Amino acid sequence: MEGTKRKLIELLANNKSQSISGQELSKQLNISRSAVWKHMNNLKKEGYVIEAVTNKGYRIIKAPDDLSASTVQWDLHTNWLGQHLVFKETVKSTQLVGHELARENADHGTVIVAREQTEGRGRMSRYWDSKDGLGLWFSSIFRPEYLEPKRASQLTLVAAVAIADYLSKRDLDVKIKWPNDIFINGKKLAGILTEMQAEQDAVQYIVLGIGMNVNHQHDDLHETVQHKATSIYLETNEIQNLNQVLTEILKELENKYEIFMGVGFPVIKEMWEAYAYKIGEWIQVKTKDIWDAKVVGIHDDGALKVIDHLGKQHHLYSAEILWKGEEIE
Ligand code: BT5
Repeated sequence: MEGTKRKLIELLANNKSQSISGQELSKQLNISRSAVWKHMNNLKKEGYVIEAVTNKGYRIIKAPDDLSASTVQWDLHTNWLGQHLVFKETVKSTQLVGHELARENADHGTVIVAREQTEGRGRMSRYWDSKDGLGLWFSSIFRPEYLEPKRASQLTLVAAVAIADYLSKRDLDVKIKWPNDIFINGKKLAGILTEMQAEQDAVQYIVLGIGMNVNHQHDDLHETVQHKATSIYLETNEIQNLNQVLTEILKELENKYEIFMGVGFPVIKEMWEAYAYKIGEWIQVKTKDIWDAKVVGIHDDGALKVIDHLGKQHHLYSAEILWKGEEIE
């Protein structure tokens, strides 16, 4: 987004309940009064509802619902996450853009959002269906001050708790299926993909991607996942404002990241276990043989904690789990 427009939205967003005079805006933005007027007119054309009162100035009453750089900025109330926002109409994958920007030294907390991904990806080269304007497809760049590479996967669980907290505040019955699936009523609503670049014994940066189905009707979901996926709309019957959902999730993610870096993983782990899918239930594990195991939680390294019939504890990694009764990919 062009710099003056960004600054203008920032000034108006910081004064949501009051008008700001044209003179003040012109001073702050270092542009003429008529240039301010032109900018305000352009915002109107984009769908902003603006109150202009003689002798008082301008106030935005409502931003458009469409996802865009300025509408996300209008709703954003984080301290650092997403304050540097890169918005794309269409990309192959926001993960790719994230890696590119991180290599070019993008700041900690940079967020890349796309309306549509043409090659959205899941783990292990699986696809992620990312239709135009229906969901949230975004990646965040984190540069932890110090994090051992083996702990990077814990960030997936941090993000899962952030999303789960957001959804449960909206009265949705959310479960986290280890390690990266967000489930509502037994169907996948969102997925998380954590990728990192590490040097020797420290993480250099992490690109954490979140994909969430928001306004999809049943037929909008990819035909291969229609039977096992859902959207917020399908669960609530209400069309959502994507900007608001995104900015709320960014706020939760910023908060959980700070807890993770400040207090450590154990607190996140407890929160995670409260949402765990199939906790206390028997699943199947595939190592050399297939055996039954009961889910009890997660280990400090983020592995799934199960016990076998003899009560012996095991660390499980994703490739070994058969969730029983569910198809295997
Ligand atoms: C994931 O992988 O769940 C991680 C998805 C991460 C997507 C985000 S979007 C922003 C960023 N940019 C990217 O390119 N990716 C990230 P996994 O656990 O491997 O699950 C993939 C499987 O989920 C697929 O094989 C399908 O079965 C299913 N799937 C694909 N699209 C889906 C959708 N929109 N909703 C629900 N399930 C889907």
